[in-house]
Amino acid sequence: MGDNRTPVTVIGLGDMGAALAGAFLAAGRRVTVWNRTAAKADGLVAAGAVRARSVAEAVAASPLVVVCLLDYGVLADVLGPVGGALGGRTVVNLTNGTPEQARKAAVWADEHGIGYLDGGIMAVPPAIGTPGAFVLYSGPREVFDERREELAVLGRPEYAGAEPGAAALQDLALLTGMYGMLAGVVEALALVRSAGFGPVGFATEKLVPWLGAMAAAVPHYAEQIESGDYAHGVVSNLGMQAVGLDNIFQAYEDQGISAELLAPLRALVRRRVAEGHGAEDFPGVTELLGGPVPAR
Ligand code: FVH
Repeated sequence: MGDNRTPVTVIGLGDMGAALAGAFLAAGRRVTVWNRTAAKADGLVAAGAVRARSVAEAVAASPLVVVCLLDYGVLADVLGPVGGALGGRTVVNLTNGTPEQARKAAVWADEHGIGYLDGGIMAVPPAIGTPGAFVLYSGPREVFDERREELAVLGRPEYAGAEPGAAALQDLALLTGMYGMLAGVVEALALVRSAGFGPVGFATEKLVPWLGAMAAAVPHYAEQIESGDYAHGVVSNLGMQAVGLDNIFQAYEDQGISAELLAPLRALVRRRVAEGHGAEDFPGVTELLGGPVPAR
């Protein structure tokens, strides 16, 4: 179990890295920070953090090194030269990237004797350390268990698995859900705005409750995707939804708005219906997306 007073180093003080360092400081940790643009450390130093003059100095200061940079290219540039000095320490990399990038980083860490966790932060910077925040981690279970308590100050730690790319994959899947929702949100608000309804009132009073209600159907959809059976418990058949989507596109055209964010979805729905699945449920479109499917 990690001692919650052990020092921690945070490398990368963008919006997110600064929030992470702030959460460790608020938890009473000795925090050493480094950022390419040194001025971004000023507020944290004023709050009690120690400014490292180099990455090597930052790494040497703590057994736990948390890294949050723009991407894995920057990560390699920053940590590459100090691989040797990181041996025997734990690196928790919270930089967003792909599962393959995470796997390559884990191999590099292994070659240098570094305890490595790859993470995905499921929160925006102001939410770090609040009850709604959670962070996905993948890598050796014993490294996660050792650091779990220390990392909990950032947000609820969720272990995604030993496979190094697991957290990145789940992170990107969650972001995909978010971007799908945001695509619908901006299309919907463009439509109501075009008709003179205030987007703010519409969003608060109608769109947010509606999306919440629809989110309740997601577990049922997930069961259908897991089983491959899209014909049971259907309350909104795909043929009907294809017609509804056509109505949506016509209304957007009438208002002079592009519905382009929804166009790929309508194309998939139409294809699925044309292939004879009109009486089934919406998640059947998953079968058109390809990719490996585990034995059912
Ligand atoms: N902010 C968010 O909402 C999301 C929430 C989920 C997780 N993401 C990921 O976190 C990583 C960092 O995101 P960020 O919000 O902190 O991003 P920025 O504020 O743009 O900070 C970028 C940091 O990377 C440093 N950096 C960029 N290029 C270089 C370089 N060539 N050499 C060294 N450091 C570099 C940058 O330094 P500086 O520009 O201040 O000198 C910042 O420290 C990211 O993976 C998100 O996807 C955030």
